[in-house]
Amino acid sequence: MAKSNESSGKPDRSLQELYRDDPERADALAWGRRGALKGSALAAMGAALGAAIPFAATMPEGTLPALLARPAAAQTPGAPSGPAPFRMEGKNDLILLGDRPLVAETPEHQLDEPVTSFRNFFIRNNGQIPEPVTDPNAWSIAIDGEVNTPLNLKLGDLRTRFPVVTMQLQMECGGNGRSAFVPETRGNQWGNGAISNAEWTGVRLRDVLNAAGLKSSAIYTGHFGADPHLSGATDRQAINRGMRIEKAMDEDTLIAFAMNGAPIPHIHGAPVRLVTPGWPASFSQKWLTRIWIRDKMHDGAGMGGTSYRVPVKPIVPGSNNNGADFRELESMPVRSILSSHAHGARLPSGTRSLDLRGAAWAGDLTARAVHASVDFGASWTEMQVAPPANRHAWQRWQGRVALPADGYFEVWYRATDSEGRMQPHAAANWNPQGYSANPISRAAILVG
Ligand SMILES: Nc1nc2c(c(=O)[nH]1)N[C@H]1C(S)=C(S)[C@@H](COP(=O)(O)O)O[C@H]1N2
Ligand SMILES: [Mo]
Repeated sequence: MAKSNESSGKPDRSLQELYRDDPERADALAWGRRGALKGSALAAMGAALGAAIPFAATMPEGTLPALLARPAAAQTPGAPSGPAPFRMEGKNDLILLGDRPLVAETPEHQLDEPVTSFRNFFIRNNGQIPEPVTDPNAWSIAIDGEVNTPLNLKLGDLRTRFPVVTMQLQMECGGNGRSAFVPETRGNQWGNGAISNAEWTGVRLRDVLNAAGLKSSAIYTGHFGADPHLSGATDRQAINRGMRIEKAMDEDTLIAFAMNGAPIPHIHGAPVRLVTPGWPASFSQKWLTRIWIRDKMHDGAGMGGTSYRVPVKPIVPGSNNNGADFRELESMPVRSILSSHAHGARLPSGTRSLDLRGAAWAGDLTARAVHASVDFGASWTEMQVAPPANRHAWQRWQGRVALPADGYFEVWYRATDSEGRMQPHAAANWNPQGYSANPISRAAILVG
């Protein structure tokens, strides 16, 4: 590499090319030269980004610019060099993460509605998609096991025997944010888009369990759905998880039959599904057929080992582990999304402020605060966070940040939960199946 223009401010061509081919290495080289980013190295980084970096002085060493770490097209399904699109009638384009089983993520900026519509609702399956039923009223759900009176309830029984409630509830895949883990873990490489906040109508699971009468031995549930196992084997469940009875008795845990005022769409579990807000969405069984009340921790598909479990004490990232010293992932950690601007958005020259919006949530807790930074975390602006529509609904946030000039910026956004825990700077508590990553997110914005 030419030494002569090291401090001239002219982009170092070879470094600029390296930023294109191997951004991690280019970045290490750029920083390695002086311990501070300046001169031609800074110019090379700017050239690779396509804009000057007004806040270069507060850019932390070793943090690859978000636009180089993750191409802008990553949020644009079907774009050249973007992810494969998933198209389904009535839905916006989603990001296809897998087709067997079918898994599709919502681009983060499409989650801009206070109540998530069918159009923008992510999809996660573990098995095959069952055949739609012709007569939803014939559908029945069994409640059995540790109960005094086993029940067999038809859809009509749910509506007539129990109070019907409607509420907004957040439903988030336990693996949401997984792609932030280093090294990469097994599982679908979700960004931040495996979250939804629809309005659900149904009956409280607790009312149904009370009608069946829980025995004192009842400590866990086990959930069954109608979706065939991926292999087609009829003696295996696609997914068969269960929860502690306390969560089943929470007033917000529903057996739902409507989403956003209409029957649940087939792909989201018609005609009835569990909605277990704040906990991994794998507890929200779709195409629900049976709830088995257990006298011990449930042991079906998706339980035990490293499934939906996280280390009690941090383990070496990338190491093998059988999950013996893990705990169940229950309430999800605090997280936020930015929905007003797509990562990589280009704004007109002269733009001197950003009106930011998004959502924040924290499992069974609430989000106490959201802060945003445009100077790589050197200073943070507090956003306004609305209260949740009801317990277990996400919270919308908004606020304005000022920009000093045209150039390359990153919006960093970070929520704090009601117990004071903040999203960490990097995905923490690495685990083999990649649950619970909730680092501060970074969206690149180019002005001019
Ligand atoms: N019957 C059944 N229910 C299921 C699943 C499944 O594969 N089968 N996947 C679970 C997981 S892991 C998630 S994240 C959510 C996704 O719900 P959605 O497809 O409606 O977004 O459904 C949960 N319920
Ligand atoms: Mo999930």
